Amino acid sequence: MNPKLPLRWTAQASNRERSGGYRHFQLLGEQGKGAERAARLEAVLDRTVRLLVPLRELRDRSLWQPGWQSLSPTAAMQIIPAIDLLDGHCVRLHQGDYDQVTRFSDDPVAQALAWQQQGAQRLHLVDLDGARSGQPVNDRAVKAITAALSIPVQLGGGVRSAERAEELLACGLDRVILGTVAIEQPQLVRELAGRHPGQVVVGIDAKDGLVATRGWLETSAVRATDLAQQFEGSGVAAIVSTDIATDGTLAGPNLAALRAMAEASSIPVIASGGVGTLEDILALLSIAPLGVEGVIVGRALYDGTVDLAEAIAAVGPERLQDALTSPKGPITV
Ligand code: AMZ
Repeated sequence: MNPKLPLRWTAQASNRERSGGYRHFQLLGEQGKGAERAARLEAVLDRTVRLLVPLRELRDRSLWQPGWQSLSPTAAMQIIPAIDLLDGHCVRLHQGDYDQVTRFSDDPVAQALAWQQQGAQRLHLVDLDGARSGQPVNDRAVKAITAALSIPVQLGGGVRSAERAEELLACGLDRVILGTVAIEQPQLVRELAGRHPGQVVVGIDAKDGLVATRGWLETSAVRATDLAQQFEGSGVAAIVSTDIATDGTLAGPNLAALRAMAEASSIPVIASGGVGTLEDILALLSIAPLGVEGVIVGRALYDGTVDLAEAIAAVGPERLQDALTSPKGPITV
């Protein structure tokens, strides 16, 4: 191997097509002779990407530079669009108030397909009638959406028994979200999570830090963070942490409450409530290292204040984050 050829290379954004963004490569070896000499490179984080790069091209600094900056894990966040169902329609409530309804679409399947087409990796469904009454009300829409989509779908609202949860999972739902039951029968949630690892999510909806239930019509004396702690080690896939005061307001998420929730247990947290702009989503990245792995976005997508594809590009796993400094000095290969 040519001792002068650096062992590590970074492909820059201008070579995105080929490298899939800022990517770090390791030199595997060299091939060819004279003008045909080329380096064999392998992507460090994604070993399926292998390239043969002519040495003359490696000298082009607009595309490649030797060495790389730190390879700290990328802080990324899954953007999960929400469809709240009320009487078969897609709606949003203001602060969960059933008297403050905005109806956005009468075709939930078309809406769900639109989010999927824009790049969503997961869909969040809420049966608002179910959350209020404890009975499944929007199952037709829920089942039609689940059948139509290829991405995983999760549902909360009115899932109050093991039978109901398992019926939904059997219908193809990827995850069920339990709110009221989590506080009233925590043992049931633990049992379900044990039987269906990775498929049971606890929905913790809080008003001033205290857990609310039954469509948020009732508030308990239990602290949201205490409830989260109860499910430590139970196999619960995630906690959806909703701040009722900000939900549907576009006023920005309650970062302090989310931070407290993320620190309360080692269960991954999905932030819900208040996202109004892309900046709000970017702000959440600051607590991603604490275990906030996703964010549910509702009204902002319908209102158009957040563009789903843009948000996914900004904070999703493919986001471009390693800014490169210009290489200094000659590159000799
Ligand atoms: O907006 C509301 N009033 C509301 C809402 N979005 N009430 C409940 N929910 C959601 C919770 C959770 O995902 O965020 O319903 C689920 C909890 O339902 P249940 O039936 O288990 O408490």
